[in-house]
Amino acid sequence: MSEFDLVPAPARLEPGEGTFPLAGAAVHGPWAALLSGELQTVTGLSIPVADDARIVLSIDGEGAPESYRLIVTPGGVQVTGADRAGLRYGVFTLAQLARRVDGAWVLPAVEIDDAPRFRYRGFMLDTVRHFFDVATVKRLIDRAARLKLNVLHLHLSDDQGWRIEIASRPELTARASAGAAFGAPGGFYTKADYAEIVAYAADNDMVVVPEIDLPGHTHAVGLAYPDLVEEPVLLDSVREVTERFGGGLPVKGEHYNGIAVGHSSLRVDHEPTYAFLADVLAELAAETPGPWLHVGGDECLSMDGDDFAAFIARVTGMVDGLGKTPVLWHEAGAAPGLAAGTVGQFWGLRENDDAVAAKARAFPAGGGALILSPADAIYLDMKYDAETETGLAWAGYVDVAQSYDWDPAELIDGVAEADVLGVEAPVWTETLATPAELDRMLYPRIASAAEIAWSPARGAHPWRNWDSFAARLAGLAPLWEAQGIGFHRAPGIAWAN
Ligand code: TNX
Repeated sequence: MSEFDLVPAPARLEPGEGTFPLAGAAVHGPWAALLSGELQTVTGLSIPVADDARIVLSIDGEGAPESYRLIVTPGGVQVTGADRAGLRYGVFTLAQLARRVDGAWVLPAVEIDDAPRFRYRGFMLDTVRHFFDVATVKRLIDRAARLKLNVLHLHLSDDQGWRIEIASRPELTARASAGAAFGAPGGFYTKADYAEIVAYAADNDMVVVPEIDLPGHTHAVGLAYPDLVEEPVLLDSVREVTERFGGGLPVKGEHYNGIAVGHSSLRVDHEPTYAFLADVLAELAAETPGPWLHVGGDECLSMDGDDFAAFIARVTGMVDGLGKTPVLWHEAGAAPGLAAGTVGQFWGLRENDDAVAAKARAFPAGGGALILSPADAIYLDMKYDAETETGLAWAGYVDVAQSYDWDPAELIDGVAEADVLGVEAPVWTETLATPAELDRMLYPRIASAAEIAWSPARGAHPWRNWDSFAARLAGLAPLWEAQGIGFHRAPGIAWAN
């Protein structure tokens, strides 16, 4: 346990003298009830909300978005947020600061000035390969917000199922939602469910980015609207994955139970496809308050490059026309004619070659248009090591140290700090069926993504190295236990009790 077990590392921290005792303290100001609850979870103490409190929370409207300043002295505690999100992050930092000294819960005296490095700090949940209910999604939001993440990307459609109600296209949820990978039960979010997730995320200062994966990963659409999809293309890779993992080969019009990719696509030379997309995207855009709408673009292996480019140009134009910023996986960077401002999401490896880098660099001018999700660092569905029971390993094993071992400004040739919108840790769920399995794969590696997204660059901060990170992570174990997170007690980290 280090002296300050804070993750992500705050931008600036100055230790002070002495400690502030939590027993007998009270709290006042916006988010007072939140802080009281957080401290109760960690310490068991009840810290009332009261007017003449020595813990004072406030919002002053000054400084960078999401920033806060926190001062603990033996006589009192002040947290000042630039905005409501900033103050909330300060509250979560306070909860991480609480520690027991000689049997008494205290906050160490300290001064912290903190603000995020990147504005987009996300995680992605694949709700298709396995479906997760609203309660599970909310729990993931709760915990991720406490690591100062502010984006939830929901992968809502894929070959195995369609997960979101679209009123104008009722066949989707009537026919294409029942299945999931390997015969697992499917499901979908009703409009009310989606609204509940979006609102809950907003309460947590988190934005939802919905993804309808196009034009590949669309086998399930064919169960509802057969006219809109091509026959499956049984590439060698599809046969190999099927032999290895089972689930059967894709058959048009039947639920797909396997986990091979690249065999499906929409009929892109067919006007009704665009009428369908206009309906789906318009409803989704109307229900999504955030600025982004993800339209996939990955692994459309059977489609001719010109057809792909024409489709991507058209669909990004549609999203743009709905007043949203399109987001696409990096393959789409190869397509000329992307709508201006389109955001790319890099999912290559840390060692990437120029062909991949060129696609990433192709996302439109103006900078700040790339989300980074290096698969061999923060694809949270990768196994930690050969012993990990769930997960895939196509990007290799990814232990906690490796998840931490990269920097956004050094990842892709020709992509500098200013070209990066932020960082996102996806969890694909081909092999993950339960909340407990998610917990074990997400935690602790999601904390690496959070620190890389929030904290100053490595080299620009004394804590931004593996030894410091591992020590601070280790100290979070009791907090994570108290929060009910079934994290992986990765070897090599001296987890605190
Ligand atoms: C690649 S990442 C995919 C997904 C899989 C994932 C499994 C991306 C854009 N496509 O379809 O679920 O690998 O790790």
